[in-house]
Amino acid sequence: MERLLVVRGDITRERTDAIVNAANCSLLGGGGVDGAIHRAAGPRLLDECRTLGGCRTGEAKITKGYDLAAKYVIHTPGPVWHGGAHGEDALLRSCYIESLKRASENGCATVAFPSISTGVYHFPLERAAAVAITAIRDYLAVHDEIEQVRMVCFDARTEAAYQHALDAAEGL
Ligand code: AR6
Repeated sequence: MERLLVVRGDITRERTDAIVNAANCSLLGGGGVDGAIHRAAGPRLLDECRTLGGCRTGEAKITKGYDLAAKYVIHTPGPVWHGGAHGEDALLRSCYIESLKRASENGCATVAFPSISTGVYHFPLERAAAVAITAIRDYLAVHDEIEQVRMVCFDARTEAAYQHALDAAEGL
């Protein structure tokens, strides 16, 4: 089984043990993939999120998945793009690493990620894809307990960027 895959789809339909939410620091929902996950999980997800006290950018907190097929949702606020000189790359890498740590701690063998920060937060897509793929590969190299990570891309342009980053990393 490939341990890191790029696929096209709707992350709310994923049957992985955990799906990751590109959240904001309030953890109280929003638009984009965050809104879609809250709609699909049902109102109990927001009830649990209200107990968490928010989350800092680059960190990650886990909840149950409620009406989703996934057992857990891992919520991580990505960085807002401010030109690239404000720690955006390190914060984005931290989102992937911290989310995978929550997955490992909670016995998740399979995890699905959306393209964190490349929507409303305007992180440049190709740069985000390189950061994401590198972070996930680095984590998988030292964490056997994670069997598969799926990068779930909502549109063709996003899928192409992540597939290109994955191909480039495999060529190393
Ligand atoms: N499945 C997979 N990917 C999706 C889905 C879906 N169902 N829906 C959208 N995407 P964004 P951000 C893609 O804006 O940039 C929210 O309001 C989308 O096409 O959702 O991290 C939060 O509350 C894009 O490629 O997240 C925050 O306030 C990617 O998900 C803010 O947006 C990320 O786009 C976070 O902004």
